[in-house]
Amino acid sequence: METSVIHEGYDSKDMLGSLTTPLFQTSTFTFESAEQGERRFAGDEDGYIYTRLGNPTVTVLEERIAALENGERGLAFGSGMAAVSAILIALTKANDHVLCSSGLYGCTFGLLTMMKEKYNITHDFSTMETEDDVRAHIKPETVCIYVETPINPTMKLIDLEMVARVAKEYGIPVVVDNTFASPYLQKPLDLGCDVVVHSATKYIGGHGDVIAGLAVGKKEFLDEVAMTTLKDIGGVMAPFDAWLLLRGLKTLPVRMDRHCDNAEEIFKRLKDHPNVANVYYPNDVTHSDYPIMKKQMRRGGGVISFEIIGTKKDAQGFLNNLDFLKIAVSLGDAETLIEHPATMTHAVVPEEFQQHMGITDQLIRLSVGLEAWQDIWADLEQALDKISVSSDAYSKVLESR
Ligand code: LCS
Repeated sequence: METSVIHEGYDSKDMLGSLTTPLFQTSTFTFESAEQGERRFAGDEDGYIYTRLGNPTVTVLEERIAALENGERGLAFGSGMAAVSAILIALTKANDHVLCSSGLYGCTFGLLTMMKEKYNITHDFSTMETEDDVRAHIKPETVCIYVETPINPTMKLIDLEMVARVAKEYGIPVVVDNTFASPYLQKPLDLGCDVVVHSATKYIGGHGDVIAGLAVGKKEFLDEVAMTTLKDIGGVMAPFDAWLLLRGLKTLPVRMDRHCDNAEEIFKRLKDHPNVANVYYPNDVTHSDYPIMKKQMRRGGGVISFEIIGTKKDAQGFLNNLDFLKIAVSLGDAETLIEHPATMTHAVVPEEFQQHMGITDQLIRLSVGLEAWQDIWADLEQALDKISVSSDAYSKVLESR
């Protein structure tokens, strides 16, 4: 993997010896003759036509991500949501049904709500804790199982091998949003799932300077997506963004290991802080999902969620008291980013669903960056220490334990 992130899909011999992938910053490609243009459009001759249909810089990234996820074909999109919507729209038609993990990124939830309102494509949520949980929600009209793991923002895990096994019995494809793990920590296609999607904005880019999406799966299906919901809806990736992602990807394994090292240190300390009620992190031996993390993830990743003891106002006060850590949505960047899911990333999710997904007013999501963990902890600790918790709030937490 450490070699593939640097070399896969590119040979400098083909590009005048250029060590890094050249940036083909062009919207269109010229034909040598009218007949050649006809042959290219007819698919009788390989070659580029127009960047919405393909671009050499973007192609290198697509080949690289396909190799990293052990898939047949990769496709690049203008954002993670462009990837998610292109895949979901390609798999569904009016009156179909999608079965989802019991937590989803806010905009994915928003997309499914819109698909229901406009096309009666319905969806249900399942914890997918057991085979029976999955089976109980499969309907004759179910055409797709859509899973996030780890789930944004609660960090709950889903056993992908189990879900894929049940889905196969019914002939239903499983789509996995692998954004939180990245291909370095988890490879859903190896576990029997059918399609992987990414917000490449996060760990794949890794530097907070690109909005982008990727999808990987079987060639036949992604060829169809390339010619329909990618090409015709048009959410394509810009060549410069592909170039930035190729640059970011080269350090994915190194960065991920450091994100994990730092997160493990912060996790231990958050658990012991008196003003923290619960901490959610996949690499937690006491968590019921720990066996799933051991089964399918290399390490626990860089995101931790935790509930402070107090109210929404206390949670916001805690964020405001941070010194150098940045209050921002997104994750997977060099900078540590911290946010309040209930009022930010998951604000579009109605309150009753937020409760159902485990998103409380006290929940904070922390994307642990690449700074020295001692500095990250020092800032978190001083802001946590400032939360003045009433004895009433403490006793409520103790009761709920
Ligand atoms: N899937 C997951 C799991 C995500 O977390 C996000 C974005 C997307 C898809 C969409 O990707 P985008 O279009 O933004 O590239 N998640 C965000 C978050 O948690 N904070 O800000 C954006």
